[in-house]
Amino acid sequence: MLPQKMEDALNEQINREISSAYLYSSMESWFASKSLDGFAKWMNSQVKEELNHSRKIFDYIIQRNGNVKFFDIESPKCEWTTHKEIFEKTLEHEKYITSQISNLYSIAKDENDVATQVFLQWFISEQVEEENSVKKILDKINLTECSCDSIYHLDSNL
Ligand code: OFO
Repeated sequence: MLPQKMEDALNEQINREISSAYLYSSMESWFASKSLDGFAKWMNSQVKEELNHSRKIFDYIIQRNGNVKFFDIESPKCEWTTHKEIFEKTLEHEKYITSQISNLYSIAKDENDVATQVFLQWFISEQVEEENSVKKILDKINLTECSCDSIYHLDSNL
């Protein structure tokens, strides 16, 4: 059985993962509306990953005989001005998610919930990978300083 404090915190994380999918859907739609199909496709794969993350937690709570709860999903920002702004926001958001995963891990330790500590290790590694892949794209954007050529080049690479 999951400790109640752990179950509550994991349920909040399900909401954050679905909110991440919502935010990245907003970004995807901005890119798609500008015919930047490579960026849109990249964002769409993030949307699917976030929904997969939420599902992993959903399944885990059920497996531990817990109760899944659902909360309101906040509207994401929908107005974007540049691809650079979007990737800065994505990196900031992923850092926030990393900090929340660390909080979950601390709760699992405090509650002596070893199974959840093991479960969260996948998410800890995943956050390292996610932050790194976003940072790499942002580095390329910063290097090329938003020239039209570089945007199209990066778009076709994505
Ligand atoms: Fe679920 O990792 Fe991004 O937010």
